Amino acid sequence: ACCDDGHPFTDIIYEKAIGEGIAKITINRPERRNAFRPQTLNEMTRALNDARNDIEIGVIILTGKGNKAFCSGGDQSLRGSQGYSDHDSTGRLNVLDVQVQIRRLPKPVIAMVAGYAVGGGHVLHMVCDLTIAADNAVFGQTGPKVGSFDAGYGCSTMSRLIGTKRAREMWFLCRFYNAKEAMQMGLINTVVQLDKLEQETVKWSREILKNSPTAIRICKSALNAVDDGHAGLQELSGNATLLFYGSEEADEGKNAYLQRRRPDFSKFPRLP
Ligand code: 1HA
Repeated sequence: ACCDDGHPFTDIIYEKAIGEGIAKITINRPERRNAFRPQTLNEMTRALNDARNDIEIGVIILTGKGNKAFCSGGDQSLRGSQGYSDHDSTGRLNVLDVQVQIRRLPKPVIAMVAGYAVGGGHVLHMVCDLTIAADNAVFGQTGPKVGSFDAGYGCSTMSRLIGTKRAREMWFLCRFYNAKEAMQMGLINTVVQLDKLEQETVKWSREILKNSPTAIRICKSALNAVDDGHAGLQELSGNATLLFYGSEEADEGKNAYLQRRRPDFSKFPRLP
């Protein structure tokens, strides 16, 4: 178990498997079916940042404590007219920031789902790169039933995943779907027995970790780029810059600047 260098975590458990390349973030509010409050999301942001910055980490697993729920969305008892509030009275919808953070994190994030992934918790699994579900998993949106909606990634990623007719069904009817149904719909990657969930998720993680980190990083940003518009292109292009910085051609420009001379790019080919 570990912490980043800030305050200790209360709403999540953050662990890193030393030498494995895997970080795990567990939402730790099982008495509320792992509903999140602003504090939970602030801690998730810190843990995700830590995992991003740790060059030993190549895969992040996101899960919920216990077998009853992955996450049941926003804590409805803390919902006010400006969003969700806990320590101060200012409401916020900071799950939206966490969704963006997961999308932009240049390492795969895997949702490991046992029990309910509903409401804002369902959107969280959808924005993860992969979802491994236990056979007791239940998926659904509840927003229109409880006076809410996620018209951002909650709608757009869903329609990409399962198609626009099915997405309308999930949002308009607010039905719950079991793991087998979710699998058939294309919402998730695989279903395993509950007692094999962690083992299977680690197996998938290890397979990813055998592959080229740069290739995975660029595939992730490319898979998101169209849907994320300019922000998606910016991220994808950042990878081009990152690779270019490793080249002799880019070095010539930097060195010429530092040596106060004209750069000489003549030896670099203008490839077809
Ligand atoms: O839509 C958004 C957003 C949109 C845009 C921007 C930001 C957003 C942020 C959040 C959200 C949302 O997440 S809206 C959707 C909120 N979530 C829900 O509507 C799900 C509510 N929970 C349930 O439907 C059920 O609890 C359950 C299907 C997940 C589990 O049912 P189960 O197993 O029968 O347990 P249950 O007895 O209902 O719950 C156990 C305890 O957990 C209860 O407390 P207790 O009576 O023991 O004191 C229950 O109240 C609590 N709990 C469960 N989910 C939540 C919750 N308390 C607060 N908030 C919850 N979400």
